[in-house]
Amino acid sequence: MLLTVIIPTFNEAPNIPELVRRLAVVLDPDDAEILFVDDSTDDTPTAVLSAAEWSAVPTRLLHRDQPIGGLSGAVIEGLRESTSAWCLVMDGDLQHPPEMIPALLAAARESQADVAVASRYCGGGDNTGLSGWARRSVSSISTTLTRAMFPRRLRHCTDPMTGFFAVRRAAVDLERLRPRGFKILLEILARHEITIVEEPFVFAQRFAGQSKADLAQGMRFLSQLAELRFGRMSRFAIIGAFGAIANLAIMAGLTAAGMYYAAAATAAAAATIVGNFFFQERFVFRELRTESRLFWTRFGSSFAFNGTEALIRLPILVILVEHLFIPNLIAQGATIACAFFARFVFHAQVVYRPRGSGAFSAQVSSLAATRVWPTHQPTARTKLCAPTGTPTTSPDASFVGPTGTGQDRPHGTGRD
Ligand SMILES: Nc1nc2c(ncn2[C@@H]2O[C@H](COP(=O)(O)OP(=O)(O)O)[C@@H](O)[C@H]2O)c(=O)[nH]1
Ligand SMILES: [Mg+2]
Repeated sequence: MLLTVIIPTFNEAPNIPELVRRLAVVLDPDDAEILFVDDSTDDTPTAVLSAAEWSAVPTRLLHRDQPIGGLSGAVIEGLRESTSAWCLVMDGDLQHPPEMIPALLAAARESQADVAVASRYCGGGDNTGLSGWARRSVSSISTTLTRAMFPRRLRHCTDPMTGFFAVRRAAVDLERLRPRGFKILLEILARHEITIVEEPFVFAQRFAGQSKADLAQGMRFLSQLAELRFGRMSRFAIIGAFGAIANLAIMAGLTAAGMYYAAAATAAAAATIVGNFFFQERFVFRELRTESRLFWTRFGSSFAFNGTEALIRLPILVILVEHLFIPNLIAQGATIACAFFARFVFHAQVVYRPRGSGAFSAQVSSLAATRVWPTHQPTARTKLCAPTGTPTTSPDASFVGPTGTGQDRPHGTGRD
């Protein structure tokens, strides 16, 4: 088997027949199978089993009585269960167009990449299927923050939060993955040195049923990020905190020596911006320096950003307090927090951006113009030339259909 389409489901019964029907149009029954990894409490299992009876493509159900790790745990279970060379992960609500699968696999084959990511944020990709501007904004902001936290690993991935991707099974070490929340692709990319290709896609509206994303998922995502990336961001924060203390000390010294307070504040800000830069070079972004731009360019862009940010923070504070009537300490806390994230994103994404990342984006965008998959259009059935996969077993899940066999893989953790 060359391809297993892994579909995690939680109460998606009304979507199953349409999803299997559309998958059967694009998948070759000799090369591909569909595997539902289901944690439902409704009649989704019955819907899958009845679709399996008429589907031309082999369709299996793996129902978990204990939904360990939620959505991510289900995907990992599916990867473990698969004996195929490639696994394609997609949602069960038709927000991910099945018609795009051949293009994703072709992109992986052409570029010899380990992962083919369907992206809402490159080329003609689009996330308008996310309900409401608030969810769209949260998605865009968290994507930007996540990419900033992994500037190297995610430099070729504009949408690490997508749930629609194909991965070469042998390229993933399941033992490294921690099943948490909704973002399994991020977990895979952050913990492996892996090559990526992207295809843009338009994230559709749900076919039926309700989204299962909620605030708790958001909190789980933040803890996933912190765990994956605790090191760099916390170092950045510690240096920023020392910088703030140094700022106050310098200002106190200069005013005690008779300098006008505004001039003292400016001098203190300039001194700490320069000091912070050198500490960040040394302790936060050290290993990124050789791949990024020249020293003086890094210094110039860092100084310009921090200087501008320091200048505009005060007027923003005044607007929040005087015009929006936000209590001054809350307003000050909010501006400091925003400034912190803005500074971190800017340094990771601009100051220490690896050289050549721009060229890749341009290449992806030009591909995008010709291949966007907004609606369902029948395409050629999937044909994929790839090496054979890594079979493994699934100990605590019941399933319908053939099993795989086990193979152990080494441990390890990823570094950006
Ligand atoms: N197996 C399993 N699937 C889940 C779970 N939570 C969500 N899903 C599935 O994951 C996919 C994405 O979830 P969805 O609610 O559409 O999230 P959204 O697209 O971000 O709004 C859907 O196919 C869900 O049925 C879970 O706990 N277990
Ligand atoms: Mg969805």
